[in-house]
Amino acid sequence: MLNIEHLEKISLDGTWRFQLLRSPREPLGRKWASIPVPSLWTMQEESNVFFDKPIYTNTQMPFEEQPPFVPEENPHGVYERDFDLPDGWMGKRIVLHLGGYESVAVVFINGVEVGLTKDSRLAAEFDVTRFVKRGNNVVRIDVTKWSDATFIEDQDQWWHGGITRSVKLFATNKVFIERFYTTAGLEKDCTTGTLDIRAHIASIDNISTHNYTLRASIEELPKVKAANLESTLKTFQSPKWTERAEELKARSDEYFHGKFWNGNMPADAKKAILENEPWPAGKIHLNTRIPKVKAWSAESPNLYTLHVELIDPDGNIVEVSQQKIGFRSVEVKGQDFLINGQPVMFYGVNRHDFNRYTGRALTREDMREDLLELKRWNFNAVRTSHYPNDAAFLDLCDELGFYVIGEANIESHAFIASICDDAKYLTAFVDRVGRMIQRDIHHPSAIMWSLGNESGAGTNHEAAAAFARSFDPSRPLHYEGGIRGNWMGSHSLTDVICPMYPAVTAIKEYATSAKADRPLIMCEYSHAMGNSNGTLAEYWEVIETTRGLQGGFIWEFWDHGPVQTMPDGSKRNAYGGDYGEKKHDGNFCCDGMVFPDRTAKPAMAEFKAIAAPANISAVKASTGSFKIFNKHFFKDLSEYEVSWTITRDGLIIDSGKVKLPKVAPRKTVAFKVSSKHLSKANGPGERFITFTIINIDSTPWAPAFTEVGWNQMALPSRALTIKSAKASDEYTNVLDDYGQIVLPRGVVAPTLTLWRAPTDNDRIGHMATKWNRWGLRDMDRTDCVVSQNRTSTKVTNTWQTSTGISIKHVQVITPVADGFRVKESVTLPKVLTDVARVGVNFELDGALTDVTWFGSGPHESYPDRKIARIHRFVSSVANQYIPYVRPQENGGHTAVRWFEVTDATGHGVRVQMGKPLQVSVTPNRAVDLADATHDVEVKACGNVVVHIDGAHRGVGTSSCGPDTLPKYKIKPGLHTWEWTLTSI
Ligand code: IPT
Repeated sequence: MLNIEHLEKISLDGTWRFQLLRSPREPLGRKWASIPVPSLWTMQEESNVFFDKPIYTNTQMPFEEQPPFVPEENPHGVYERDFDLPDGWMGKRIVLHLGGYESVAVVFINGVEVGLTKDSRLAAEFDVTRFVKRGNNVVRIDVTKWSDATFIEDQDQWWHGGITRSVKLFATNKVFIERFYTTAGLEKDCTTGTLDIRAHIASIDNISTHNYTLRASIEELPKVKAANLESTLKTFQSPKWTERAEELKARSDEYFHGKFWNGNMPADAKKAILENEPWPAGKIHLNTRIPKVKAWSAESPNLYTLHVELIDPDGNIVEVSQQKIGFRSVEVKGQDFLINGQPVMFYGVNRHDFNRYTGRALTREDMREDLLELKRWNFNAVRTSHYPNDAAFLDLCDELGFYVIGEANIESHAFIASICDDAKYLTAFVDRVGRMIQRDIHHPSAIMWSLGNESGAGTNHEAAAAFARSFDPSRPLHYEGGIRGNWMGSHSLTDVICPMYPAVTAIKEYATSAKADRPLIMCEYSHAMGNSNGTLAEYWEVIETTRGLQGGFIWEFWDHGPVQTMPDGSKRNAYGGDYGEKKHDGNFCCDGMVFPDRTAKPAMAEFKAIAAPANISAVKASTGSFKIFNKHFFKDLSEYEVSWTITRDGLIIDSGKVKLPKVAPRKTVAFKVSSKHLSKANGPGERFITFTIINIDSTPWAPAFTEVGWNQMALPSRALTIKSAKASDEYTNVLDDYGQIVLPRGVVAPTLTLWRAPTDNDRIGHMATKWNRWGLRDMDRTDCVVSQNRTSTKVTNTWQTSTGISIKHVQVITPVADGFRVKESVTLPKVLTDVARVGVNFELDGALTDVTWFGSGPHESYPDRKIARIHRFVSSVANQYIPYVRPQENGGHTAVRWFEVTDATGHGVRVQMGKPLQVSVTPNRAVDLADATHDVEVKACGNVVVHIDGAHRGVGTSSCGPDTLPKYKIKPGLHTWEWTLTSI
């Protein structure tokens, strides 16, 4: 659509008079409050005038009524303000633009009703020319929360009320550009651009558009032939009966008799027919080819500026506008989704509009910050789940480089099987899809249109799809509802197979089956609720190696936890139920890759590594022979620099820079590293070579020299040794009278633990239900037999779960210098088919405030989400806590070789593992995490809580999606591990 930013306009944002009524039927009171526009009345925490609060539901409707009926009690906001009409606007066409509102709005000017609008996420524009007067005017907007439209806005998100986007007035000439649709394409050679402009010049007051000219030009390409980008409107006049008319009739007879059945109509025939027939007044179609353009892609978002002018018959420019365009092609060909001819990968995320203070009312800066954050973690694609975002969002995606699935504002989840076939909603479906496309058609970032989310598949979708295909044949369609339950189905509704939450095996099976006929791009996968995103690496291993799989969109970007002020003034991240809602879906809204304050969850690091622009691997590490694969599709790696370090026992012993040759897109090139530390181990300790790929120049999202990717490879090493004990060693007997190990600086002795504070996945996926049934949370040691031989002490423990399941646990303790070694063996009975962990848990003195570990880090990792560098890391124990909105297991590290927990003087304990193990050293007990409902309730227990796990279950994604893979589950039977504790 035409960009209105360049028109004469005034903003109506700011403070409005406001009343919140309990129903549209309630009479207006005499007292007005005030409210900022845009803002949501449900997010005005400071005011007690606004009784209506946020409600969070997922699929269920927040009330019981059936469509299209809504509750009698229906919050109704009346907004009013004055404005002065600028001098000089009289005699012009004046339009009121209402950017977004929830869910239905009625506009009045000077007490007269102008019109009504639904479709909360696309602007409504009202021609108010007839309603305004010179000088002071009053505008009133009534916004009602629930309407028939609510049933197709049943997205999984907070229900709010208010005006979410800007309100403005703009003025145009009485003859004006009413519609303006640009499609910029790219021919096969990838350098010839195509530009197609469809416009409509309209007028009010019955003014003729005759001889008005529309002229377009591209600022950066002044040589593009003006003739092709300019057209003047002529008024049709019926031909008079002349000899020429007879000739014209002959040509049109040829046309009617089917002479041009094959479509090959000669130009003169076409001209003759046009002379005979009326054409739509005001319609303009411009079309041209432009050589040597720089293609747009998310990797290289090259944009051009299209200027548009409307010129009156006297040659005066009466309207100007401009928009950014980018030349690129999108095509689905068999199993390939091609952008500029390349089967690009979608490193995507689903993004809702969210701000923890303002709900869904966002500034351009908010949106820009979201996108910059996504860039920092190597995302290149966004699905605007589940509605069109503010127009500025796509401008930013064009500029920064993101592939966008633009999704229509349709979700009828609670009535998934009925509304899609209910003709009462037919026009709403077509309108919502159609208006989105009309607004966003010029954006190069928009690469697919989505018919909405989770609304079944019905006639209303078919109608919307037909409109979309006819109106914009340049883009494929996306609709998950089309293929739900049958990936062979609904070719009319979707050009891609876009399932939600499929298993890794299923996507591979589809893509490699002979029946696959479309590319598969997961519209949602890897549900990021709490401590989640297990098996992301397995998805990508399959995606990268299977033709026809092109990535997907993680669910989702944000944890939607608005900041809520408690009666005592403290704050918390709220979720469903926290505002007193009776019907709600708990913390299911907190399922993003970033916390409510937009800081990244640990899972982001996993994703960033997967989506890195290049991948380095060893040809033969010990001889310094490596190779690098450029994962880009359009550009080489010249904007990056690669350097390396060699570490021993987590400390750097050598480093250097790689002289990188030119690496063309999708190509692998070998390179060499030279260091005397590569081949033979000089001293004990494990050695690794780690490459880091950094950005040479600064980008809008990161300063120069920011790491964008890394790879690590093991080098030949010699093991660290632990000195054996002398006879005098004080640790020869470490057991107390109860047969429990007495730890130096210990507070709670090591106990067997099979349980963790359930993650959201554990809870919603019902693993936690099993753990409760098995009684794993509370276990008692019911028996303990101690036996001693010359070198070691053996403790045979019997543990009993709270529901009576017995577990045998043997500890063999051997002294070493300054400490002791414990060999653990646990036999899980057959009934325990899926426990959280098999490990020991103990507590140390809280004065040991710091932890150093040699293992994966620095971020939290779990067995099925463990892409992390093996290095030596230092942290405070306090910082090991990860504040998941609903507290749960956190702070784990995979592959820990040793760790030290020390006090301010550097003294404490060191624990060395027999083989790398899952370890956590945190300030919190699992039971306290499990019993808390919000992160702010979690208080450090005062001790240092240590877990050393012989086995730890993967985290999976089963809060919505597949559980972890069998290889990350813990099987019954014997589990053994070993740890050695020394005092330091
Ligand atoms: C699916 C929805 O599309 C999304 O809005 C959100 O609810 C997500 O999953 C889960 O957080 S719905 C699910 C029932 C597949």
